[in-house]
Amino acid sequence: MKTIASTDHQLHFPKGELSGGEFVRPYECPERWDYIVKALAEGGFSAPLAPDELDMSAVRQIHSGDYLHFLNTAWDQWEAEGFNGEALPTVIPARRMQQREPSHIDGRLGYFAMAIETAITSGTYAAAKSSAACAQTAARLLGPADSSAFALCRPPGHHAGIDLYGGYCFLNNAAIAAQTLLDQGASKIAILDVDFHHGNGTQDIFYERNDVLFVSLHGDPQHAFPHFLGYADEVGKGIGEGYNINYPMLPGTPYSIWGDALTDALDQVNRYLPDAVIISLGVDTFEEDPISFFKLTSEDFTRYGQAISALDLPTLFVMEGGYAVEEIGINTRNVLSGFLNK
Ligand code: Q9C
Ligand code: ZN
Repeated sequence: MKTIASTDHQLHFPKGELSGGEFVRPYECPERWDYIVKALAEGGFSAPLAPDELDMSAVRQIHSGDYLHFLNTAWDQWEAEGFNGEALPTVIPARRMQQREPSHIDGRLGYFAMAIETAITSGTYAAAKSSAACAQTAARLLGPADSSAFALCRPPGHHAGIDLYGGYCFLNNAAIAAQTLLDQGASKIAILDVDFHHGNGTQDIFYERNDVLFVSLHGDPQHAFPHFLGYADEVGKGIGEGYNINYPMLPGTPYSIWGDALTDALDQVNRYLPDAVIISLGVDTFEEDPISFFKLTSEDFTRYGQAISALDLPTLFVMEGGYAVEEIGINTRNVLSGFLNK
């Protein structure tokens, strides 16, 4: 299995994240990437390949033009305003307020934010584009020679919606990969999101479409970020009805319960008869993850990698979250090794 990864991820390295009312060193940090590369090398995986240049046509079908313009200009406008810190929103268009993009950068940040912990810095958009390029290049590899691939994306993507950033995400890498496969001639793609958090962005993007099935296993939004999406009664809309499936689970969920949800989710993917499956791979379901509450062990990651291989479909793994940094490499590798039965 080939890995696609870009050292340009380093262009996004904010100093602070707003957490528990304090600025802390971001959980989503550059070393996450290093630990994964190291564990893959130690496990005998081939060295990562650099992505091709990002083709923006797939990106423009996933994200709105005003949102992409915002990402492209936010940092420069923030700097021009003379602010000293990293760009964070402070005001949000809440209920009964105007949903209209203002000119001032404070208003623009809030208009496009779905959460306010995530800073934008000078290199953020370049890093986000390199991350999306990894997912797109890996998607294009899938074919007779490569039945699976791993896109080592950083920053992650699944919280980024049509015109929303936050939860450490800016461009929705898995969605861009799905659109790339559809543009290449696939007719149906399934996205299975096993990150601890609900993939609100991916759900948003495909909610009214039936050419992408979105299935997500995650912490119940009553108890877990992103709190405002991810309930089981969110089933899709219009022609998309029936093509969105959520499995919210409670604090303390162990593999004995999570694995049952996975079995059901894999049945749903099978029934859809997709041309390929994209796994939004977050390993923040790990028992020692500092910001999550599932109880999967390192061995459980191997078990579920094996279960995914039984789909017998072209499979693209796209990296999402995972914040137990020292174990992120082992846990990620275990999923891929389990999948490859090695
Ligand atoms: N106290 C991903 O895993 N903050 N994003 C949670 C918990 C945001 C996670 C706060 C978590 C975002 C890609
Ligand atoms: Zn997550």
